Amino acid sequence: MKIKKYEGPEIDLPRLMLQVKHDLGDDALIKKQTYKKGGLLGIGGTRWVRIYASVEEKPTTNGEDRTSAEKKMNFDPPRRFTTDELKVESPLMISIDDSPAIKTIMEELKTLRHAVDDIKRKEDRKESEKEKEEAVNILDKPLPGWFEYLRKLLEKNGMSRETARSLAEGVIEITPAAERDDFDRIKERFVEYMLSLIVKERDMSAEEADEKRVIILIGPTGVGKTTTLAKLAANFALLEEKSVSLITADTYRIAAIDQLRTFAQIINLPLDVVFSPFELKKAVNSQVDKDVVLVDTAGRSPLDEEKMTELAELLKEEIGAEVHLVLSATTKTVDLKAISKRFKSAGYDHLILSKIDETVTYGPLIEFLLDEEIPLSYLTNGQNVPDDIIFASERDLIELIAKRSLEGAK
Ligand SMILES: Nc1nc2c(ncn2[C@@H]2O[C@H](COP(=O)(O)OP(=O)(O)OP(=O)(O)O)[C@@H](O)[C@H]2O)c(=O)[nH]1
Ligand SMILES: [Mg+2]
Repeated sequence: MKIKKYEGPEIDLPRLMLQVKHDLGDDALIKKQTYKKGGLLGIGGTRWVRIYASVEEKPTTNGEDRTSAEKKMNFDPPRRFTTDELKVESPLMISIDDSPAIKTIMEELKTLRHAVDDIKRKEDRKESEKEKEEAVNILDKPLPGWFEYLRKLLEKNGMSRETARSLAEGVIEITPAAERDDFDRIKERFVEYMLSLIVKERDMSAEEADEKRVIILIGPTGVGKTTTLAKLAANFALLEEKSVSLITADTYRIAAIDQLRTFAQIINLPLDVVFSPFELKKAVNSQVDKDVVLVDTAGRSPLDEEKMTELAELLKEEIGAEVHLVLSATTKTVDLKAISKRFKSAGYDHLILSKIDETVTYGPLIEFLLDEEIPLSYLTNGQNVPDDIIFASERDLIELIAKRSLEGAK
């Protein structure tokens, strides 16, 4: 049997078959194998074909040798195909992007990448939700013993959850182990802690040196500026026996002027009514003989507020006046912060908290004071003139607020 092997690119198969037929005739038996050649990792490349062709050899009759018999059959010895004959597009020349297989794989990779990104995003979301949950859980986690009670008390008194917790945690740190079972001691530690956090070094030089003081009250409408001014005037004049004069820049309502005029007449104090910054400066300067000059302002509209803020700034700069911002203790922490910010440009250097008798929750005040840089000068606690004002050091005023923030809403 005669067997021959042919090999070439699959697209050349017809030509190979012709070759077989030519070489071995129509009776040749054929076995065909296809395989891939070239490409990368099974991608790309060209399909090749290998053909084994066999034919029964006819016996030679005249003893001619095999070669001559072959010659008779016009048999060409197997030969290698020339490079040109086998030339097909080189796998390397196939544009990878154009190949359908590559396209499919790329599409699949893209889908896979999206799926992975999706999973990652979901994992990240889960992670951040977990972190949030943990933060909430931390806020919920009870503190040891009485400190948990302290935290709850502060919250009940209007303090935010975060502040109540962080203050109670601060108290834990300064409370020695031996005192931790005694709630009275813990309350004392809390007050001590508040004093250490809030009290500022107040400039008492003018008060101590008994120098002439010019005090201007500013603040939003209805917080008690005029009433507080009257309380201050009565205390300075009647209790401290100082020479006092009053000036009002609140000319918005006749009633406002009358309010102060009536009071001035009752306790026999001079009152100037001024309509411009110029008049105000003149009036203040004309009171050089007085120990205390008290200036009332109006804050009925944002425009008034702006005008009065400018006035206060002017007096502070030119005369060295003390600017006291009056805020009502009944205001929410967030509003207290917003109002104090609004009045910052007046350069206020003291804070008065009015109407502390009208609130039972002192938590918001503590929260505000923790954030405020300016020291407290007075607290007012009622409508009665002159009694309902608390004259005390800032330390004592803060102590009072801190103690009440543990007593208010039980
Ligand atoms: N409960 C209580 N009421 C107060 C206190 N201080 C003032 N008031 C009352 O608050 C109201 C307004 O007081 P005013 O002194 O007129 O307030 P104001 O800031 O001068 O008001 P405007 O001049 O209109 O901006 C009055 O009814 C006062 O009696 C206080 O400490 N406690
Ligand atoms: Mg007033």
